[in-house]
Parts: sequence; C-alpha cells; structure tokens
Amino acid sequence: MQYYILVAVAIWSAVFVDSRNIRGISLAYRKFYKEKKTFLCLDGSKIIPFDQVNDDYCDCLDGSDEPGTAACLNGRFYCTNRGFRPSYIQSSRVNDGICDCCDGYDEHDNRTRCPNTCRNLGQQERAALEAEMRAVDDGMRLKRQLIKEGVSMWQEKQNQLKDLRRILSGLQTKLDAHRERKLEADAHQAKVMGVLKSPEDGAGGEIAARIFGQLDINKDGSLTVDEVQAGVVNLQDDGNLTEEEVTIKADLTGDLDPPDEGPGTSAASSAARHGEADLKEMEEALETTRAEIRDLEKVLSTDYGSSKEFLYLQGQCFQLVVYEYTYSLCPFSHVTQKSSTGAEVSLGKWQYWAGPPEQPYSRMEFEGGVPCWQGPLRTTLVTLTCGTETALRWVREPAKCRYVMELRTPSACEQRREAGRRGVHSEL
Ligand code: MAN
Repeated sequence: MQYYILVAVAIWSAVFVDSRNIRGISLAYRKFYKEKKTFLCLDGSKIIPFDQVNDDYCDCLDGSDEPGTAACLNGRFYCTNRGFRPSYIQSSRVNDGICDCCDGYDEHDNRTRCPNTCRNLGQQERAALEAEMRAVDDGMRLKRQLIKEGVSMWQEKQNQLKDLRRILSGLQTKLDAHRERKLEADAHQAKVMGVLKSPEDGAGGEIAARIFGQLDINKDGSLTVDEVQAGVVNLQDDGNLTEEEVTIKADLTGDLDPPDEGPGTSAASSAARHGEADLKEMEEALETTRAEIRDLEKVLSTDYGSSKEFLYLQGQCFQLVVYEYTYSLCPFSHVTQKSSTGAEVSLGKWQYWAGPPEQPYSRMEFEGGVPCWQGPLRTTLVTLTCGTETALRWVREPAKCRYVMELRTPSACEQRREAGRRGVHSEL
C-alpha cells in the first residue's frame, strides 16, 4: 500500500509542475503557472507545453513563459526579497553576473555568488521609517504649539485692529473740530483784514495803515491771526485814540478773543494757536493710522490654515543661497532672488494656497514677479513639507523663470495613520 502511495506522489510530481519552483513569479501569479500539461501565455495569445516555461526560449509575446530567464526581451523577473520589499527587474538582468535582487535569486546559474542583503536593507529601511515617524510625531507636537500661538496671535491682532479703529475715530473727531475752528479763525482773520483795509483813503486809511504796521510784528506786510491777537490788546487807549481808532479797536477786539484767556479759551483763539502745522500733523497721524488699519485688515483676511497653524509664518522671511543667488521667501507676502552682483528681482507676490483638494495647504503660489527676458512674469510654487524646523530646503528653476522651492515646517505635519504605512515586510 505504502509503495502505491509513493508511486502516485512521484507520478503527480512529474505531471504537475510545482509552481513554487517557478522562478521569477509573485505569489499572486502562481495560480497561472499551475497547468497540468500546458501553459496559457498571460496575454492569452498562445498555449504552449508547460515544459517550455522557463526553458530559456521565449515563446509568449508578452514574455510570460520565461519569468525566470533572460530569454524574453520584454520579460520581467519578480524578486521576492524576503526581509525587504519585493520588486520587479527586467528579465535581461537574470544571470547577467550582477546581483539585482537583494536575495540574489536573479543569479541562479551558480556563476555569480550573491549574498543575501535583504535583512540588512529591511532593517535599515525600518530604522529610517521609524525615524521619519518619530519626526512626524515631534512635528505634530510642535504644530499643536504653533496652533496655540497662532490662535492667540490672531486674537491679539483683532484687538489691535479694534484699538486702531477707536484711535482713528478719535483722531477724526479731533480733526473735524480742528478744521471747524480753523474755518472760524480764517473767517475772523478775513474780517480783521477787512476792517483794517477798508478805510482806503483819508484819515481812516492812514489810521488803518498805522494800526496794521503795529500789528504786523514780523513786518512781512501781512497779518496772521496770532499777530492780530497779540497786538490788539497793545493798542493802548491812552486817551489819544481817535474815534476811528477806537472803532477799529472795538471791531478787532469784538471779533477776536484776547490771548491767555485761560481754560475758557474760545474756538477761534485755540485754532489760532494750533495753526497749520497742527492740522498737518493730525492729518498725517490719521493717514498713518488708516494705513496701519489697512495692513492689519489685509493680514487678518488671509487664510492661515484650518487651525491658523501657518499664521506664525506671517511677517517672517526664509533665505537660501543657491550658487550665485540668494532666494528669500516671505510667506503670504513675496519671493525674491538676489544675485551676487547685487540686483534683486521679485519672483512673485503671494496669491493663494495651491495644494490639491485633499491637502490644500501643501502648496503656495506666488505670481506677478519681474518679467523674464522676452518671457512671462516670474512665478514661484512653494511646497510645504513636514519637519521639526522651519527652513527653506531647496530652490530650483525647472523652466525659465518658473521657480519651485520647498519650505519645511511643523505646520505641514499631518497626524500619522498607524495602519498601512509599513513599506517593508515585517513577517520575517
Ligand atoms: C536671471 C535669473 C534667472 C533667470 C534669468 C532669465 O539670470 O533671474 O533665474 O533664469 O534671469 O533671463
């Protein structure tokens, strides 16, 4: 009985080719190499006797009958690479004297000895992967911190904006009042000038001219409100003032409040004291405040990521020297290129986040830089990658005046998914 079983196994082995012995095929393909007597080329084009598989003669157009030899030009050999990751190589590399698979299975004609380096490679790759995962975890920790900072910076800027708007409205009220006072003072001045100039001829004219001369302290031929105010009280009525002089003085003092009136100083006198210079100063302060508000509104209207994780980059610039150029990236603002000869050109102004829908914050687009010689305006695309530092990693110009660069930042880190990240066999 035992004898019959042994004979049956021997016959079965002879008839059925054990696909585990077929070199150069993956586990997934083994089912196609289990024919009894024939083999169907994988492209379905031909049926050949099974003993023509891996017989070092190419029968199938797709090279599928020679997975383990170099016979077919278009064939491919599967490296199992146990301990590392499997891969395919061109069949022409089988038995060519060079070890391509780390398990050395591609050199099976015993002419070349290939040490198995898969385990080593696997260990190295696992170590690199683990280091990368640790870096992502560290990056995520930093990112959480940056989010916190971003949120409080955002709040700070909102408060700043509120304060500036309050200041602006205060300044506006002050300026309006100041302008009104100035208008009143100007009207007074015009009236004073009218009083002094009206008696054109005769004694009245002479008196007016004399009073004008007394009031015109700096002798520039014109009277300011200050001069009138300062001088009019000095027009002493020593009993010798003529009737006209008394009338003129009454006109002047009636229209203008005397100086040093104390806390009750009228609008006209206070406006006279402030004068043009104050008005200008106030207008300048108002414009500066308006500009600060505009800048802040612009900053606050920018998208800094779903949790404001990129806000910390605002106002910062990152440099990198590549050959004769120093590149400077100022996120949310602009990119420049400065040559060693000193000229600095714009490589674009901040436009928008340009990442794909699933990762919108992975790219930044800068456009509208200095025009390229006989070409388009310079543009820059920045790719953001995860890391524990914030730094410009590299800059390239793949097409003329089209720049690409990588900015490494913890804010680009994404929470790791524990499953499905293993690239290396761990079964070994
Ligand atoms: C300068 C630089 C280069 C660019 C050329 C185009 O040399 O901005 O990056 O390619 O101009 O003329």
